[in-house]
Amino acid sequence: MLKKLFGKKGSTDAESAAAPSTEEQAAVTEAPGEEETAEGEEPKLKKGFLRGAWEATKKLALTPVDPWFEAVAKGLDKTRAGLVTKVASLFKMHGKVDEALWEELEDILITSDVGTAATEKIIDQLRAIVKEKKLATAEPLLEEMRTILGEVLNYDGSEVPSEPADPLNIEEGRLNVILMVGVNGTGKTTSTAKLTHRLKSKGHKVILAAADTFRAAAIDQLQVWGTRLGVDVIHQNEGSDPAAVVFDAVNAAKARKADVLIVDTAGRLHSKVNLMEELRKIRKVLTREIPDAPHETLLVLDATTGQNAVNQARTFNEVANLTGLVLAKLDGTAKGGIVVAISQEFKIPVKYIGLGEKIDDLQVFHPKPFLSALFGETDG
Ligand SMILES: Nc1nc2c(ncn2[C@@H]2O[C@H](COP(=O)(O)OP(=O)(O)OP(=O)(O)O)[C@@H](O)[C@H]2O)c(=O)[nH]1
Ligand SMILES: [Mg+2]
Repeated sequence: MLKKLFGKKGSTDAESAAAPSTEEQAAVTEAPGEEETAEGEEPKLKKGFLRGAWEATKKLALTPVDPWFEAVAKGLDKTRAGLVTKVASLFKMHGKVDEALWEELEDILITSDVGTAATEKIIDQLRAIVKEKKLATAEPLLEEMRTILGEVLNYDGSEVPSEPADPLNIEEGRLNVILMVGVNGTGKTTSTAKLTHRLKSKGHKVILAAADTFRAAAIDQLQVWGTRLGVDVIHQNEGSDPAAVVFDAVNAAKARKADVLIVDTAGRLHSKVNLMEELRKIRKVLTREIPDAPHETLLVLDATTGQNAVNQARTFNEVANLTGLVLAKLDGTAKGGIVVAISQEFKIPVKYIGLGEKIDDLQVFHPKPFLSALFGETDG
């Protein structure tokens, strides 16, 4: 059953993380009548059963075990269990469509941090579908919900690249500046290190600025990462002016011909005016040195803090002109619905998701693998 957008078809992406079975492979590779074709090209199969078998399995065969899908699926284990498995069993066990069904669905969505606006939208649209299609049972609604979530997450139906391109405003021939901001403990420094690792492995020369000067430990933490990653960390003593560190870092990055400078800042309460002022000052110094900098301002949010993350995004955006969000610690929560809440609420895209504490546990966010991973195990 190939459904609209990425229904059943999409689920094979996540399923493909578990390698296709031997039979599935065989159905494709041994199909008689198949001629040699270039990758991605349809084989010239005869009509009938074999054609059907090809159609049913080609996705599995063409999508090799993909580390991207695999990592996202693993990081979303808790959310899958807490959100999609619950919704799937509600639709299956409840059977008929009645008010009690909508109430229970609302409970699951709200407790998974999908947020009130997105929850309302999902339920309204499902109600309309039930009416339009005259559905008597709830089971088909899981596929419909997946499609609606895709819309909320701005999925445009386009193909997903097998190698996720970093969604950053990085251009060759200039010093690209990425400013990392957020409240205390959300994962800024760890995400800075993970991002450095990603960019470095793609051939960028990265320099880090330790603009969290509040605590000596924060400077040390970034330096340890710098040593591990083999990148320079520009720092000053504890208590020095973060804007001065940034000024030094820009000059060092230029002199050392780095092409990316990532600025790790101190955690600041979004409600503390003086700290938000300090952020303005950092931005001002950057802009003075490089007129279009910072090229990215990424707000790091802790996915386990639920709706509070939504408030943080709102306040930081007023001060810092956010260009993207990093949703860290998604692996640590069953409430990954926060991605949906944030996408419904803001135009600012979720660019990365943090799926663990290791250096390669930062993944590019894309709605399709995200939903495939989320729905993977309950959809088969
Ligand atoms: N499970 C998990 N833990 C994470 C992730 N990202 C960060 N952490 C952990 O969260 C804790 C805080 O991370 P930091 O990177 O130090 O956070 P920060 O925002 O720089 O903190 P401050 O500088 O104190 O404001 C650390 O123990 C990290 O290992 C993630 O994606 N998943
Ligand atoms: Mg930090």
